[in-house]
Amino acid sequence: MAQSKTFYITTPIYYPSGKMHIGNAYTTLFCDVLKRYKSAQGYDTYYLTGMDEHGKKVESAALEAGLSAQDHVDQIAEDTKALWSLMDIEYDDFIRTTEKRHKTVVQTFFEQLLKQKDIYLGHYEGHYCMHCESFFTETQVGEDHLCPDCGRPTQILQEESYFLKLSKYSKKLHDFITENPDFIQPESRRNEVLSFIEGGLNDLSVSRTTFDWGIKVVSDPKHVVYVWLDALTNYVSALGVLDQDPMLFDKYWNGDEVLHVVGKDILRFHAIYWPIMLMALDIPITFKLYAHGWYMMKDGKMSKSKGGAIYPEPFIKRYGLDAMRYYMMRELPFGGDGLFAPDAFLERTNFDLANDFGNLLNRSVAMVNQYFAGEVAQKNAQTPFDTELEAKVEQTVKTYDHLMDAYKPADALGEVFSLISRANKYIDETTPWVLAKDPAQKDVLEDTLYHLVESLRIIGILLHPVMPEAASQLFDYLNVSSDHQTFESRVFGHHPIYRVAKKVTPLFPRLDVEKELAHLKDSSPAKKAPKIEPLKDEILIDDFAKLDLRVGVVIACKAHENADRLLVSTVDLGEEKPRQIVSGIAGHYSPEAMVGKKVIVVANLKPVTLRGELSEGMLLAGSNAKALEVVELKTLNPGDLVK
Ligand code: ME8
Repeated sequence: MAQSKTFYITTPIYYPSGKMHIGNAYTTLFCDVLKRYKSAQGYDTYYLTGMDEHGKKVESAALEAGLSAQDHVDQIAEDTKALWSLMDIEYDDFIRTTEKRHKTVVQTFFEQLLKQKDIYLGHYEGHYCMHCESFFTETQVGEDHLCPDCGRPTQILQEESYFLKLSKYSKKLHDFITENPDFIQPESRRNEVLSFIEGGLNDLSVSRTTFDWGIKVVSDPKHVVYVWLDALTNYVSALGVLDQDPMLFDKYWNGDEVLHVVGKDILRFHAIYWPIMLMALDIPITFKLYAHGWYMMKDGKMSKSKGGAIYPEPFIKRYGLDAMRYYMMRELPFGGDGLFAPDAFLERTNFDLANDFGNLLNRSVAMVNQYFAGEVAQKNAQTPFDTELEAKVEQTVKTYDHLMDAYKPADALGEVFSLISRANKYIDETTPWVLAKDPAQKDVLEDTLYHLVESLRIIGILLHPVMPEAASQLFDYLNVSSDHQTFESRVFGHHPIYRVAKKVTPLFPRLDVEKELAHLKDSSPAKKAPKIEPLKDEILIDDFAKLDLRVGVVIACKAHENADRLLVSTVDLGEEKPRQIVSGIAGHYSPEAMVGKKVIVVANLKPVTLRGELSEGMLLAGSNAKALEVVELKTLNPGDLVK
């Protein structure tokens, strides 16, 4: 048997800086749809997704959540996997950059690049955006010194840093992009990248010394590897690149088709830094890059860390997975932006899914039951309407394949729904209820109904990658065996006889748009605020008694040198020596304001080191989304117990 062609597809690995929203879910779903399509086409497919768990942003998010960085990323990785499972995403591997299999590769690559002098040690002073973890030039930040990517204020930062020699590979990369016109898609993005390279590439700072949460440079461990160099490596570390794993790396990376799907926000990293890393490491650039646009909300951009976003779960739970998968895939045009609007979602579900698609199935099955006791076969009674419908089916399959092969599922879906409309129109044209009155038209009527169910079978196969559940229900209702659900069987007449179900339960019930909009508004997080945190599990008095709470007086306090949010207090607990306690309160108190406060300290907490400073306890504070207040006492003395 001939070997199948291979298809390796990847999503960006997401930051665990918050819960995954519609935007992240879009990329993940897009890859799932393409993987399912390619698998049906006979490709041997491999789908990689995962989490980008290092970097300052993640460290800060963990601090805010009051967790260690590892606990924080573990939690978000679990939540993310649960969402992908709810969305029926068929990924093959989920890589996390905190895994050993990944770290080893990053460290090995870094040392190799150092050894061959593609990475060198230097100094960097520049405008640094904490959020994007990138340095920018004077011209890029403009007069106001704002980050050109996210618009936040930048700050001047100087540090010793390793640099990757982008400049050395600039011409080679430019040539590569020019010689491979389909390397970056869509074309407008490719042009963007080419002009960026033509503007001149500065060497890239690829290490940091200002925080710890990253992969250490083996030969100089005060540096951690820049998060993008770390993250990009995932696409090959997951395949076992160091061992040239024949079942993964060799098979898929060096296979027939490799596609990195990314949002337009991270184009430059994938179109410039990643290919240059590969060139320097002498690993072939086998991938193509597709940069899609963004889902916007009516009130602007979505943000994971700031929480202004739409999340998929409520839609899936209330309206079903396939309605959600359909809307998400349909609404974002190739390469462009789109609007994720709840009213448009409800309307599309009603018009496209309940009316057009659902009704076509209901009406067709009902007529096969009504006029032929549930059984129809292909007859030799072809009318011009039949010929036209067959031609439409044939042309739809062809165009659909062409569009899916060009990574355009939104347009491919458009074609399928144009066929669905055509099939609905065919019912009006052929008027089966009139044919049924004339016994001489029995074969014409049977052939008409056959044409409907046979078209539906092919529609089911075409919709399967996007709406697997609905397609499989459709096959059940039409009683189509799995060998007639294949890619090759999308030929009119392939399934000669149908014995359909007696009754169809509508695949997509019609929704009352006004009512549903009110429901969505009521359940939106904005409406629920101010939110009361759910109570934690009940405990016994003995559990509480394990806490040793004592009164302490802050006798000195300073800002933490390596962390904006932390203050380092010296607290007298009436013991021989005062203790040092690090707290995430710098956004709310100046060091001076802390001195003299009588606070409550958790005195038997295991000491930890936070960004290089020892912390021997914790101060109690109350907080909500906006404010934080340290709990204070008035007259008690250091060392007094709090019970
Ligand atoms: O950038 N519409 O992770 P990230 C559509 N860790 N897609 C969107 C979107 C929107 N509104 N918002 C986000 C990172 N996305 C890095 C990647 S890869 C080596 C490292 C999608 O969590 C889109 O795919 O910020 C975008 O590229 C990705 O989420 C960014 O995810």
